Parts: sequence; structure tokens; C-alpha cells
Amino acid sequence: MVAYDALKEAIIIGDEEKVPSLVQKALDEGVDAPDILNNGLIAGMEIVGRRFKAGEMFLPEVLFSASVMHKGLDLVNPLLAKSGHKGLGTIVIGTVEGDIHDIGKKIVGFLLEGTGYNVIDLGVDVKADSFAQAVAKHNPDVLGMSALLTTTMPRMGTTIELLKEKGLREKVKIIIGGAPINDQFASSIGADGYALEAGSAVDLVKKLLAG
Ligand code: B12
Repeated sequence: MVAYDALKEAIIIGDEEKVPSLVQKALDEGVDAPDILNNGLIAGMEIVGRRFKAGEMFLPEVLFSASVMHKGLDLVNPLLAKSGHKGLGTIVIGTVEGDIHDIGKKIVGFLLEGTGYNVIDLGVDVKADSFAQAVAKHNPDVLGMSALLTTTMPRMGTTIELLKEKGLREKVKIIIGGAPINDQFASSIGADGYALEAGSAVDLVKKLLAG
């Protein structure tokens, strides 16, 4: 019997010893890596996402949970690759050109990764052309752009226009976020969605990829 409740709890409280040891124990008992991923690691991070959204967990705690979750992920990842396990989808994410704020974008990336998506983080100060190249190269299901400055928000629109020019816009769902962004701005530039915080970003991605 796998101690999934204990594993989830260890992720929530950020226990960096218990997470890898419980994952290793489950692997030693012959439990499938995808089972541990879905019912232990992802399930734990989903609770973290919900608590963060509800204001019951705070930023440093979320980052800590994400880092201990990664310790578990490191153990199951090689086995997942061998078993041909496919994630829920690929997300390319980055902070737009001229903007170096990345704390929020990283949390969004961690939570998406923690809930089963393959996340490619392009970093900060990402030019429209680099976003376009990444879409062409990785063929992601979703492109996420972050901006924290009112002066860099327009770059999101520039990127969408460039994707249209290159015939890439229809290949990918586009979501945006960051403190100055709202729904109205998202629709004005033709993005597919906006999320106020990381928990809602996970819900948004799920919704966009379901329909
Ligand atoms: C930390 C910080 C910095 C750090 C950034 C460190 C880093 N590695 O990120 C440093 C010190 C470097 C910095 C620099 C600057 N900053 Co600053 N910074 C902040 C601060 C205090 C917090 C931002 C933050 O991390 N918040 C916490 C995270 C968790 O929240 P978040 O980023 O909003 O992310 C959440 C959501 O927005 C959403 N989200 C975010 N991205 C995405 C993406 C997608 C796809 C989705 C769906 C959702 C999503 O989910 C996240 C998690 O829930 C804000 C103030 C504020 N209250 O926002 C100012 C702030 C953003 N900064 C500001 C300014 C002006 C600057 C500087 C220009 C200052 C200067 N004169 O040099 C420079 C700009 C440098 C540059 N070129 O980018 C202003 C912007 C004002 C404006 N209207 O444009 C703010 C609002 C401060 C202020 N009140 O004046 N800053």
C-alpha cells in the first residue's frame, strides 16, 4: 500500500527528506512511476496550487513545495521516459522583452510542471522573435507570456502579431499574466486567456486544452 497521503503531506509542508524517501520506497515496492507521479507528486502540487489560490499558502512555501516535489520528480523521471509516459501537454513560457520580473512566471511554470505538463521556460527579457522560434521548434500546446511592467505589456500584443505573420498563431493557445494584466487587455490583443494567479493559470490551461 503506497503512502500517498503521507507523500502529498510531505510536498505540502516541504519535507525535503520525506518526499524522495517515500518516492524511493514506492519504487522499491514496484509501484509504477506514472502512478507515483499522478497520485502522489501531482496530487500534492494540486493541493498546493489550490491553497495558494485560496490565500492559505504563501509564496515561499509554494516555492519550497515545488523544489521538494522536484526531488521526487528526479527519481521518477528516468522511469517515465523509459515507459514512454506522455505528459498532459507542452507549455512554453517566458517574460516579455524589456522585463526581468520572473518570480510569478516561475511559480506558474512550477505549478504547471507539478500538475503534469512539460514546461519549457525561456527565461526573462524574451523577444517576440524568440517566442516565435520556440513555438516553431517545440510545437507547444500553450504559450504563456508574463509582464509586470505597464511599459512591457504591449510586447505581448507584438508577439501575437508576429505569430500571426509567421502562420503560427493558430497552432497554439496563448495565455498571459502578470500584475498589470487583466481580461480586457487579454481580449484586446487576441490572447486566449488570462489568469490572475498560478492556481487559476493551471485551471485555465486545463480548460483550454479540454475544449
Ligand atoms: C520583485 C520585484 C522586482 C524585482 C524582480 C526580481 C525577479 N527576479 O522577478 C526587481 C528588483 C529586479 C525589480 C525591478 C524593477 N521593477 Co519591480 N517589482 C517587484 C515587485 C515588488 C514584486 C513582483 C513579484 O515578484 N510579485 C510576486 C509574484 C508571485 O506575483 P506576480 O509576479 O504578479 O505573479 C503572479 C500573477 O501575476 C500571475 N502571473 C505572472 N506571470 C504570469 C504568466 C502567465 C502566463 C499567467 C497565466 C499568470 C502569470 O501568477 C503569478 C503567481 O500567482 C513588484 C510589485 C508588485 N506588487 O507586483 C514590483 C513592480 C512590478 N516593479 C516595478 C518597477 C517599476 C520595476 C523597475 C522598473 C524599477 C527600476 N526603476 O529599476 C525594475 C524593472 C526591471 C525590468 N526591466 O524588468 C513596478 C511596475 C510599475 C508599473 N506599473 O509598470 C512594480 C509594480 C512596483 C511599483 N509599485 O512601482 N522588481
